[in-house]
Amino acid sequence: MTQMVRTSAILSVILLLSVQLLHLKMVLAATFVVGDAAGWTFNVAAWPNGKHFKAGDQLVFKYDPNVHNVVAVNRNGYDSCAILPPNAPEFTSGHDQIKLKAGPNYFICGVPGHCEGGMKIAVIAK
Ligand SMILES: [Cu+2]
Repeated sequence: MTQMVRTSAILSVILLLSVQLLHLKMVLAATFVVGDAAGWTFNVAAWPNGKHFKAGDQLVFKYDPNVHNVVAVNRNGYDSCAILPPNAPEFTSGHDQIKLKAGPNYFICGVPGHCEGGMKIAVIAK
């Protein structure tokens, strides 16, 4: 009986700690406005430089949806300014919040010529 009480006490502590860790992780997740005050626009490619991103952090893309969009491309798409893979997720709200996955995350503007104008970012999330 004592053993059972002890086991359930230990389980309660483990559960409590897990919940707190989860909470801590949520609190630690950061939100970044891409391009800062200028927003998602031309020549934004250097914006990630010197910043530290974690998996679960949110990027907020602010732009005029009549002019721009955001496409979550792969490495090839980023390098060649093409919608790759062809079914790459596209965002068009003008205020898109996108959660980073671990590893490289690539975004371009899908409007012809804009990615070539530096409207592209590569973000590595730890
Ligand atoms: Cu654009």
